[in-house]
Amino acid sequence: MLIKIAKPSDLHESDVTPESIYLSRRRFMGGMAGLGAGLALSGHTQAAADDYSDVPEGDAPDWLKEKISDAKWDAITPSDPEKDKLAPFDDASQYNNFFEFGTDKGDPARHAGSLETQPWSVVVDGEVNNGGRFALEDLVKPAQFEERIYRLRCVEAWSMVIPWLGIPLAEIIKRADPTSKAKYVRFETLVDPDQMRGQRSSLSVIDWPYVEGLRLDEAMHPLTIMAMGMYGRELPNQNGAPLRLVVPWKYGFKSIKSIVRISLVEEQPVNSWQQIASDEYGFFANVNPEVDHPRWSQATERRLPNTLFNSNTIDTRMFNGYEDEVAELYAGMDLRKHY
Ligand SMILES: Nc1nc2c(c(=O)[nH]1)N[C@H]1C(S)=C(S)[C@@H](COP(=O)(O)O)O[C@H]1N2
Ligand SMILES: [Mo]
Repeated sequence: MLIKIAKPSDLHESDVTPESIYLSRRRFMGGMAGLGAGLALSGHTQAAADDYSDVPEGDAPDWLKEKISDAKWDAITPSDPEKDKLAPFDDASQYNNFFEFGTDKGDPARHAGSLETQPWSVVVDGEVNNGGRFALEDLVKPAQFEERIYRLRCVEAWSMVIPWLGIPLAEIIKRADPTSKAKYVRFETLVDPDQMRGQRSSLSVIDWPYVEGLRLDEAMHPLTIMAMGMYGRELPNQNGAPLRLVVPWKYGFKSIKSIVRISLVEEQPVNSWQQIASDEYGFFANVNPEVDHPRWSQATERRLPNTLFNSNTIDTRMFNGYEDEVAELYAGMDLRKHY
């Protein structure tokens, strides 16, 4: 049976997002450019909140608002904030991949708004001594939120810089108390065709739920976070509310959204894109300018926001610029084979 499937690469942003959307935006984050490097910012809760004053207020439950207001701001920031300017909130929240809500970049913003994200619970199971179903707030409350300003590099060769709010995934895994058999972490997104119109489509390429996975040491790495917010507020639904993974040195498809299940497992999980086209999308999916996608180069990327007049193409960096932090995880591995 030959089925024509849409792959991320078949989507052309020019088809789905009016370029004008990038033209007339005020650069509200302009004043943020110097934030991070060289500034003594610890404990500047109020200052950071002020920098997001143009970001539309969300509708977070009280516990989440509280966690956010107690966050450690700028816990990790780009070393060169001039090069890695924050994407405007409108770009980060209107140019999305979230196939549960459609395949156009604008679909998630159009259709995810009504997703019911509170209350939300997450099942932690598999090779753990302390599993169960946890209310989201119980799962994340014990840890302090941190702001992590990360580059997000999609396998489709575009990228953005996004200020996330979340906690290290390691905190959740440690509390689950993995058994000695646990070697990988497997994640699942919600399945709810009533709320997720992309899951009702008979043309859907993904065998729901959307699944992702990490090796245990990748999951425990301090850069790996579970995000519940961005731009000083809770996550918009289209960005994966109420809980999504962020793994900054890997292609964006690893950063699975709206998670309902976290399983510690013995075998390497088959992630959704690998299942769809294993010759094009692997399990590791580390950003690597030297290993091209079979159908396009990964050597450069289009940094959003770009304009009609400036594609803003920049060189892609090994491990998305996090090489110093993560290269040792892959020592001795052939990254051409383990793409
Ligand atoms: N459940 C789910 N998670 C997902 C996706 C998806 O389609 N479904 N798309 C992935 C891809 S390809 C990317 S690039 C990022 C985009 O995250 P953003 O929209 O917050 O920028 O989400 C990832 N997480
Ligand atoms: Mo992506």
